[in-house]
Amino acid sequence: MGRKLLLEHINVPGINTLEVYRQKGGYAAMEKALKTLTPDEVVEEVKKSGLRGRGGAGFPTGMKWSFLAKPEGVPRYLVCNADESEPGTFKDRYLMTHIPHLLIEGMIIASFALGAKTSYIYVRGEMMAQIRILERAIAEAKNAGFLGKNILGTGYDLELYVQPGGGAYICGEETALIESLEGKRGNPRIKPPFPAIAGLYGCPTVVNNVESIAATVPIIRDGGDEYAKIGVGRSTGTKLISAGGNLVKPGVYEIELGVPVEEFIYSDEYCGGIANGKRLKAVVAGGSSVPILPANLILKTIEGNARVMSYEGLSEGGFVSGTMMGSGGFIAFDEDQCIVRNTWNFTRFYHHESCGQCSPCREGTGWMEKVLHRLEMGHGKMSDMDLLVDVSKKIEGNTICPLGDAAAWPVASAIRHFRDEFEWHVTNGAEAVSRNYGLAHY
Ligand code: L3W
Ligand code: SF4
Repeated sequence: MGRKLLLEHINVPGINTLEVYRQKGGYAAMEKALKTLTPDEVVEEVKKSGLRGRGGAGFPTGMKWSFLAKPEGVPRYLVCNADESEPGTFKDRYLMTHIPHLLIEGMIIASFALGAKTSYIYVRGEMMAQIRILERAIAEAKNAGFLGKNILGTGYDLELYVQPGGGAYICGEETALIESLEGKRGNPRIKPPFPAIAGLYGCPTVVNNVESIAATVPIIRDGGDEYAKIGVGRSTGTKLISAGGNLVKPGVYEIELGVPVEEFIYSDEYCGGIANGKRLKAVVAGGSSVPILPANLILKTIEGNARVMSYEGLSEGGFVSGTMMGSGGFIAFDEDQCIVRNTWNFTRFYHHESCGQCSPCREGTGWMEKVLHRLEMGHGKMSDMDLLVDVSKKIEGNTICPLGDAAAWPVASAIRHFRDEFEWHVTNGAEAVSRNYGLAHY
């Protein structure tokens, strides 16, 4: 049974309340940080833990914190990115719903470490229930003296606000989020400067994912070295995985990084295998923004070692590099799923969500969607696959923010691994439409 650092008490009745959260040891890590450590010592513990950003990029959290500029007399901000919108990703919503004080405790620890006196939790606008839950929990924490002026008599002041998001996927990109928080349209900014230098209102700002901030609680409680003992290689600690698609037991799981992918999919501790006795066809292991991998590749062993759930292990080559675990949105496709249809569906999403600032993304996602749609509807041409790869290459690496890459990778990888299925759609157009739209027996 893997260790649980974030979800250990998730099933305790009333854990969403301050009273029960405290009975289970809640706010002890915050007290330890504020009363016994300096801000720099908190940053040092997070660095030692090896924690990497849980929102998708896997950037080392302690390093990001240490990049924060500290000009005299200029405010610094911590912003929690709770704009969870990545297809297949629902772990932050789960955490905020069931154990909101874990996030608030983490916000206090991280704000203290960064010297922020005003911090924000930017929550996806559609998540009205979670916004209310967080506001209630913040009021409880404030009543207990954990927020506001002179917290626990330490002289540290912090105000924490919840900001409903602007209602677009792109508002989850950190600079678009900052624009939106400033009251503007959520358009990504060109980086550099990174937010650590010029972020909210032009001031030094750290933007961290919900899970990254929550993870600072066990890190401070147990120490960074203890946290770093869990995991594999540079992927330390535990990770929340949103498991969806054709699984027997979809849901949110906390895994120790390094669990074999096969164990995660098939063991009863986690997903319990593929639903309805079907075979696994493919997996998208990090939300929709990463390549789609066929079952034989995701379950493959390399030199006798199983592929594992980690930042490195889920890259296409496996064991090499890349952060293809993304936000931990693990979508399993069974043998009946149509890759062409799913690729079109993903692309339709990116086209709709493109903010339109860069031509390759704005136009390219639209072209890819049109070509995929005609393939899906049985009107494709044999040259369409090369056309799609060509357009995806024109987008990749040529845009302001990662949405362009995120749109390009699923298309290029689907054609790389499932070209025969695309070709089948060209040669069997009418049957492809029948299969996908239930007009005949599949
Ligand atoms: C200071 C430097 N700071 C980098 C900071 C930077 C940011 C972090 C990572 O994209 C990914 C994307 C999606 N000085 C710095 C520096 N930083 N160099 O480090 O930066 P970066 O550019 O590698 O990534 P990003 O722009 O944060 C995020 C992928 O996540 N994704 C999306 C998930 C969406 C959700 C959601 O809806 N909640 O999780 C999934 O795979 O494609 O690659 O903070 O400032 N020199
Ligand atoms: Fe907007 Fe797309 Fe450019 Fe990102 S890549 S800034 S979403 S047009």
